[in-house]
Amino acid sequence: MEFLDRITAKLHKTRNNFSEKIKTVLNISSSGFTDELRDEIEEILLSADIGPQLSDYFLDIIKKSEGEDILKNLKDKMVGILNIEDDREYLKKPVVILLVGVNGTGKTTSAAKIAYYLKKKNKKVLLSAADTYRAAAIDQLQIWAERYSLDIVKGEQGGDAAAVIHDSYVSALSRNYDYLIVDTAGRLHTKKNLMNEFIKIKKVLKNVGNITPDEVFIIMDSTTGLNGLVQAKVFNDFIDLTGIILTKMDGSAKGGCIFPIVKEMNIPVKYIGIGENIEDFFPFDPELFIEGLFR
Ligand SMILES: Nc1nc2c(ncn2[C@@H]2O[C@H](COP(=O)(O)OP(=O)(O)OP(=O)(O)O)[C@@H](O)[C@H]2O)c(=O)[nH]1
Ligand SMILES: [Mg+2]
Repeated sequence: MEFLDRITAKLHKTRNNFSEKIKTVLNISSSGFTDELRDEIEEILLSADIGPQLSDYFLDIIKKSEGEDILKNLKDKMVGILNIEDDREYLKKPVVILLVGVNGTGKTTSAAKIAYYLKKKNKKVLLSAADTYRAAAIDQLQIWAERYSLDIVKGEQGGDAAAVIHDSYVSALSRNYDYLIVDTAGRLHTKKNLMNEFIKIKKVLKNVGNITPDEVFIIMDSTTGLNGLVQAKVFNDFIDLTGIILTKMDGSAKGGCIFPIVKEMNIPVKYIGIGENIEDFFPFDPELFIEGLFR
């Protein structure tokens, strides 16, 4: 139950701002689903960045649950939204996982965290430091790699990211790695020239091994709230996203943004980051997540 305990401890901001408040208003409401109660709950939902559509949906659930276990119904529906079927199979090695996202969302940290997580599962993991834009980006991943004895292929700052990915793929293939985890540069979704780099990366992977990335995870900073949805949509236009890594849930009061993002994008949350340390990272489990949130 490590995940549940840790998530319970770390989700306090979203819990204080959201689930605790909902529980409180539902508990003290003895006069049924009044307009006043509706407004109160709506405000809580919106302030946690659940978005207008899903707020209406959840309000409807609460309204229709009168006499039943309201909280249980609500939690079940929340789990239902987050439970995206994920039957992806990895057909060949190395499994290529690309980490993408806007600046500062936690890509590099998450690259190290995933590599460490998989390594602990006895997988052979290679990191690809393909953020050639930002000064010190390569060093940043290198430091993680040294600290936790993770293997890494590095490029040169100012060099071609696609070339680094090419070299690291060749290296991973020839040395029989199970996973290749690629850290990419942060980029604003509005900067077209940077977004176009993904097209080159796809081309390189196609040429070198006739492959498409097995996974493309968008790293979303949960403190960003609903703006994350806008980012995800644009990224998805340039490179097909297969999953979400939700970071900084420990510092976010807007964790509700997870619901509209998953619903709209129809891709699962694969991992969740709840701190700056390498072990503050878990595969995402919708049921346990909701249980932890409402504990
Ligand atoms: N509290 C908390 N901090 C995190 C989490 N994940 C990453 N961070 C912090 O967020 C900051 C940015 O993390 P990076 O991994 O450098 O983010 P990035 O997306 O690689 O940034 P760029 O490469 O500049 O785009 C660092 O200070 C991390 O320690 C998390 O889950 N919780
Ligand atoms: Mg980075």
